[in-house]
Amino acid sequence: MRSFYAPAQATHAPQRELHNGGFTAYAEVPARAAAILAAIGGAEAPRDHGVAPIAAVHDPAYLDFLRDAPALWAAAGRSGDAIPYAFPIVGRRPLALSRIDALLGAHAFDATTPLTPDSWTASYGSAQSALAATHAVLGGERAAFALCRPPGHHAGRDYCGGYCHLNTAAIAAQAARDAGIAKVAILDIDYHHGTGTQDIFWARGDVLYASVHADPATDYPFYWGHADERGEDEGEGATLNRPLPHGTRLDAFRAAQGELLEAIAGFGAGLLVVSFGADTWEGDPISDFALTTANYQVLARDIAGLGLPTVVAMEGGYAVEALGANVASFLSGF
Ligand code: SP5
Ligand code: ZN
Repeated sequence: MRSFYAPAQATHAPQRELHNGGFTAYAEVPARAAAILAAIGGAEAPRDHGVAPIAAVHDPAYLDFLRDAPALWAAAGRSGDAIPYAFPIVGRRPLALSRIDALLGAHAFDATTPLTPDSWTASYGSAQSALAATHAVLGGERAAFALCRPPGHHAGRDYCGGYCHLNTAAIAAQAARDAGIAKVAILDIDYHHGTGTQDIFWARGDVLYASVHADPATDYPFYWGHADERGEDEGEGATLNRPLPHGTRLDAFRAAQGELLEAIAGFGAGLLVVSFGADTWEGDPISDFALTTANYQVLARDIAGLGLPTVVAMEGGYAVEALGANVASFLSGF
């Protein structure tokens, strides 16, 4: 399978993240990409499709923020990575904010996504990998793999979170729409619900968002991904959520994914984007499902059974020692 990865994606390397009452080592490390590259035998550097297909999904002011925030942080006399601490829960509306802390909080939903001077370049490369895989599939490849790192599915139109800055799956789906594919489906099988992807397509009927994930009643991101979230307006019924309990193994995961595959088949999509996270693996350090390495091939075969041109975009997966084998197992199912 053709795979895409830009070397600049390795440069984003925050020191630490804030969650569960303290700072811990940042889980979304560059070594994740190295492990995947070693297991799949390398990847092609993506062609540069420019910023336009990114701006088709994200607010241009947010893209400026991603580029400029680290310099503003340094100019305010701060050291280390830029991290927010105050969030506009009362209502997000256009405000002329100048202090870096206000900008950070207005463009993030958590404190686990620090920005470094390299974050923009790395995430830009990640988005280009998603675009290259999409164009490979539009050009006739049965399936292609975008080694997206930083990952994407938590990033919304104008906010970051969950280690994500640019929503690579959404950028891929929108690029396919703009290339003339009338309906696109996104299947998200990362351990966490894809907050940003759901938000971006919430009121749209042309892109179906379907996700299997840990129940947000017990797991991050808490406020998104409950079973009663089904989209709005044109998008009503085009968001599907299947939360599952801790300890979930192949049978229950496969059954939930199977329901979503049936819905995708009925939707009439011309192209499928899979947000693939290997943080559903039994040994993942921040997650609580129990899939095995061999299980990923089974899940991928079921997905391939749809017969749709498929872009696989990498999301989470934090057990670096098993990540390469898990991704290789998944891709072998195609
Ligand atoms: C792309 C992606 O997978 N993002 C996930 C971001 C999760 N960040 C919050 C982590 C909270 C970890 N809780 C640890 C519980 C250990 N049992
Ligand atoms: Zn995840």
